[in-house]
Amino acid sequence: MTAGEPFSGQRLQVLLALAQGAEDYISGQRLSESLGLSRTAVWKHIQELRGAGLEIEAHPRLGYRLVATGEVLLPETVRQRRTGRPAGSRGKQAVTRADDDGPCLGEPFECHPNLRSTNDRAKALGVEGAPQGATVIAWQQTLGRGRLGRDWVSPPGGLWLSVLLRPPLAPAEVSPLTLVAAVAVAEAIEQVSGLHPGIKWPNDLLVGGRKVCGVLTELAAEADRVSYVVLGIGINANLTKEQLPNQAATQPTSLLLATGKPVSLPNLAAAVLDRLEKWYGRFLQAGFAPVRRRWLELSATIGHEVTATLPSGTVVGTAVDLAEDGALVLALPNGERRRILAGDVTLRPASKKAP
Ligand code: BT5
Repeated sequence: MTAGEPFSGQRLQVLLALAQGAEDYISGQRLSESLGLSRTAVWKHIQELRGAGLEIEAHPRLGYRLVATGEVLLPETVRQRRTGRPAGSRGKQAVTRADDDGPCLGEPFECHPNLRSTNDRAKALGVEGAPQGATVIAWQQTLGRGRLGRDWVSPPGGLWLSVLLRPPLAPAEVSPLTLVAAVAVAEAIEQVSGLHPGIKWPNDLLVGGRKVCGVLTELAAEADRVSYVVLGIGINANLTKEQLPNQAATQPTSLLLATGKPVSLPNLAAAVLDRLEKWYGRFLQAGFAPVRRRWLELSATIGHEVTATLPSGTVVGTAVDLAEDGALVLALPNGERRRILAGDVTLRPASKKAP
């Protein structure tokens, strides 16, 4: 398999059969009979799956065994864990929900063993005319991106996911989508791990004050109308300390480090898509107000003294509110209120005040 090529066809069938074996050996004979492939073809696919990073043991008498610490992250395993909608309505063409006309996210669904960046792939799908909801996952990214061209470290074990949206919005109305995603992902992480992440404006989720997730929103637009938006979500799920970037100031963390046990990546991906569908649907239907209320409940920003780094310089103040358009409102020491629409915010240590 070449890097970047999605799992598909016979290779996917072999992988699914192995994954369903629950770490037991499956004989080459059984695989070839159940999938209608020659023994040589099965062997070839196994070799290619190994090349993609999967640990598969081969035993001369017993057959093949997938050694998986968690569960294999694939479109099929994620679809199985989705809730709130009959599986039949997730057909490839389904872009709206049968019951309430809300958006349908997660189809078409690509999973790649190795990509430069899921956002790049989702943008290519956007250019090709893929429908809203198209989703791309990679087991690892070689050129994962943060905002402003910064690096995003994306080794195997994390959830690196991008969703293509086609909101009926003007370009200036898009920035709250980052906050929509942050709310959705905070809920998903809570659902799957039991942790309570806090949102640091605009795009970080923190656990115990350390970054566990980042959101990267990119858009393509004509003069007054969005053509597509790509929401890129990176969650340090099952990353070890050694896999995380080493940063002196605020050392990041992972769900594994925070809880001591691995999360199920298919469960996490399904929860992210479910919650995103819910909150994006609400945003389209009712505007930013309901998202704002939930964001304020989940905020790890309001009430903190922060340093905001803006294109024009640095501002220090207390974060006091989230405006109706998603801007962060700072109270400056001189009593002035300053709205921050874009920029980086650092929480100043040990300065928490009641909201
Ligand atoms: C972000 O940027 O936080 C957005 C990250 C988005 C990543 C997803 S993964 C799926 C999709 N495909 C992509 O290529 N990207 C998206 P920003 O706020 O600019 O934070 C970037 C900074 O976080 C870096 O400069 C590092 O200091 C730090 N960093 C890098 N990798 C990290 C990691 N895995 N965990 C925590 N912090 C990290």
